[in-house]
Amino acid sequence: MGVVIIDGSTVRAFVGDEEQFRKSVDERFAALDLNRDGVLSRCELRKAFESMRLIEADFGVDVATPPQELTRLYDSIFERFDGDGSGTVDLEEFRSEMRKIMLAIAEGLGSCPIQMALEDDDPSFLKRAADLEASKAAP
Ligand SMILES: [Ca+2]
Repeated sequence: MGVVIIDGSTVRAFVGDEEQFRKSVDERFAALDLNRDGVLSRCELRKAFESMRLIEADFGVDVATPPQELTRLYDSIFERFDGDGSGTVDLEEFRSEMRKIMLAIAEGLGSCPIQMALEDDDPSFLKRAADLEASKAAP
């Protein structure tokens, strides 16, 4: 486990790296589409957010949030993703909303770096953002 320092520019650079970002998002989408029908259901998306640990960063939820409230929150997230109200989230919707969310996180972080303790194999996008920055900083 290591501690990484992340600020808004780290996240923005990750989102701005079209190839890296799309690859990460597409991989994540494929991993989340448990029944391989090409779209994410409400339940699949909820699992996504539980595993990505984005909730804490983007929505300011703490661990003590009661279950009903979490369900409401996940419903509202689902509605954000499901732009056309079809009841499922397709890859295009997922890409565009992930971009917005990551940029919102970047905005929230601003130029104030935060420290995050992450496992080396942490699947979160924030970890990938930090890795990308580290790889660019390397000589
Ligand atoms: Ca699915």
